[in-house]
Amino acid sequence: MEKLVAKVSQRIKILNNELQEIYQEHSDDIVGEITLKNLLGGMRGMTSLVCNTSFVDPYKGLFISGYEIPDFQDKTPEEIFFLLVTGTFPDPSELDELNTELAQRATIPEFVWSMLRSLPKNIHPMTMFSMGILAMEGESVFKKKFEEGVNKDEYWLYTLEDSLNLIAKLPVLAAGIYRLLFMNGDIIDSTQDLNLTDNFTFRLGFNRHNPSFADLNRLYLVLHCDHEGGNVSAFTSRIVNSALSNIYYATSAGLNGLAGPLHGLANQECLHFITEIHDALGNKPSIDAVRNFVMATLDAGKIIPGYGHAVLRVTDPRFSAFMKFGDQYCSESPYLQTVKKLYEIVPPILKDYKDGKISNPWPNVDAISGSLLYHYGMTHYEFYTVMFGISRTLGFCAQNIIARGMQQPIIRPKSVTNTWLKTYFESRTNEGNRTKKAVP
Ligand code: AMX
Repeated sequence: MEKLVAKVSQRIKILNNELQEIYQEHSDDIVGEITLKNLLGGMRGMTSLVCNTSFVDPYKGLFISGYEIPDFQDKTPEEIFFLLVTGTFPDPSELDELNTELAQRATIPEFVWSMLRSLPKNIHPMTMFSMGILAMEGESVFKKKFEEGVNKDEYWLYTLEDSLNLIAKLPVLAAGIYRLLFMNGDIIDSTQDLNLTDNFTFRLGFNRHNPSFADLNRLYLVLHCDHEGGNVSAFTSRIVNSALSNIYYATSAGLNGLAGPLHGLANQECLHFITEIHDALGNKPSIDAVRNFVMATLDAGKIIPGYGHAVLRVTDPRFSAFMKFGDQYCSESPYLQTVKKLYEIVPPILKDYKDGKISNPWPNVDAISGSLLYHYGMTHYEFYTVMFGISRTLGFCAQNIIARGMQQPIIRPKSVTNTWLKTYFESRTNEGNRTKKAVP
């Protein structure tokens, strides 16, 4: 993997030099302020992390090294990983090298399958996915090299080594979990050197010969790859990695965050929501009936899955990319039709709901992704977050390789108590009063 190592090494040097220059001039300058609202509001809007793999503009969505979704939605997950970690798309020889490396690393140790087979069948596939990754932690090259006392300048190199192993294995692990839970339990093997998407599609074992299903899987693995460093899953993986835990620990931890319904599990929740609509109203519900259903859901104190976002303030461009795919390949799907009806109905309702308190009434990626998979026969919607997770791991790995290269310190923000806050604000008020009195 000479070419990849050279490119990543160069990127780390450039990023390090840039940051050192900025630091020399501005080490004590203020980059933001923290209000009590930020503190109590899930640190929303607080600038607290540097992440060079991707950037989310509230009005334009995801950027990777300056590229917007239309620039990269036709690429493969391998190309996207290369872009995330090096900042450039691979040339043909670099891509060839990466594909060969990944194909050689795609085997899951037998003990992982035995462990997964021993689990109860009502377990969630995300739990199996996270456990499967954690179970392979003993294979970490970084861990071994750290124990041997390797120089910390080389930490990133072994994090890259671990990342390639992990990225290669995840489609195999995920497809195996699908077979164990939802098919007859036989895991499909392959001796062919397949790319990540084809390996995944082949091992799922259904709809294999449908090129648009393979293309949907590719798109799925591309669009979910990264969304800055502060989202629940990426931030968790960054924190865990910052303790010099290896990438298996960091990824498993990040995926446990992705498994929450306010984050990656929202795609499963969306399909569940549409299924509920179809069960109650038939699979061609009228606009008015769907509107009433949405209102009743909100009145029952529930959220509308797939709508809203902590950063975005427009329709998620990833939603639009999936919609384009749906219009091209499965426009008649009743699930996609209901997604469209919801897109018409939900934003105006959410805009006015709770006196306009909802920051973003527009759909995010999860409002549509599952409905397309459902159309192609992946009806076990508990699995959708696992696919999100394969893709998001590309971002975890890229972020953590770079963080190691930049020798990011252990992440440890300060927490305070209610008493601390009371005392702090009281002393500020007293200071203010003293200052006022002092002024003639
Ligand atoms: N339905 C109902 N209420 C919603 C809502 C929705 N889709 N989105 C936001 N709200 C509510 C919040 O619950 C909050 O209510 P509260 O003050 O009573 O607690 C209020 O509106 C203000 O929240 P916000 O500032 O608009 O959003 P946030 O940044 O706190 O949260 C998110 C963002 C995504 C968690 C939220 O919009 C949500 O719960 N959406 C539905 C779940 C979902 O689709 N998650 C996936 C997000 C993308 C991803 O990570 N994969």
